[in-house]
Amino acid sequence: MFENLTNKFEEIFSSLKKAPSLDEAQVDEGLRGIRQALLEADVSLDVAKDFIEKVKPKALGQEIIRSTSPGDMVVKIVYDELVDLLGATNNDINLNAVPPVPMMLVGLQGSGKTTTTAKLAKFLENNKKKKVMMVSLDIYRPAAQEQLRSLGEQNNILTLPIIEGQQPADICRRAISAANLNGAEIILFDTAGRTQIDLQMMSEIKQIEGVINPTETFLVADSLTGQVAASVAKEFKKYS
Ligand SMILES: Nc1nc2c(ncn2[C@@H]2O[C@H](COP(=O)(O)OP(=O)(O)OP(=O)(O)O)[C@@H](O)[C@H]2O)c(=O)[nH]1
Ligand SMILES: [Mg+2]
Repeated sequence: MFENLTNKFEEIFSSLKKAPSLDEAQVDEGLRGIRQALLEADVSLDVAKDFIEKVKPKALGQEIIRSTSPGDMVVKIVYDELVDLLGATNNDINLNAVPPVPMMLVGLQGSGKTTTTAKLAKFLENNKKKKVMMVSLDIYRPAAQEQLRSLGEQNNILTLPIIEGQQPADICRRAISAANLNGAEIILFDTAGRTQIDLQMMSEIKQIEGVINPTETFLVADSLTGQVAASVAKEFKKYS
């Protein structure tokens, strides 16, 4: 998908750059191509439209069109806006809280939460030099807690011992005191998968948040999700 987008952009940019002078119609045509390429790359219609609306007045500015290298200037404007759209700053994981720093992973069923919990734990241990404890709050799917325990064992990451039948809010409280006792600096809470319309489970997220007050809540989404990820994120945000 990205390769396709890159190729399309390169095509548009090279024809803009080649032109010794540009008129409004040429810039317009270039922007239409960019909009089309964004849509084909599964960028949502609203985002693509907004993007073009931001770029257009800048690219059509008289000082651009009359300049000696108008194509290069248009390319720079598009580039700057793309950087802005994708997030100009890189936010690091927020570890800014009194340890044990609580973080939570949420997402739809089977999106990869449990696997990502272990990957994230490994990352935090290796790169941030923090002692991590992983905690499964998935009391619904059989063997879900065992799945996390086994990942912990394989990768040498601490997990909270499982107590059958304990409810998520109680597991959270037990996790915090266990982390205080065993010196874990970060607790990663792996939550149960949801189908999004399951109001009862969504309100459970709210309850868990109330108990642990996470510094970060990570939404885990399958890379094939596409633009639906945005509405999934909004849905989760609504309940947290
Ligand atoms: N190819 C691939 N498979 C993955 C990745 N992450 C997870 N999986 C697989 O996807 C399946 C679901 O992963 P889990 O981590 O159990 O997903 P989950 O969101 O915890 O699932 P539930 O708790 O049942 O909602 C498993 O078979 C994983 O091995 C990944 O990055 N790439
Ligand atoms: Mg899971």
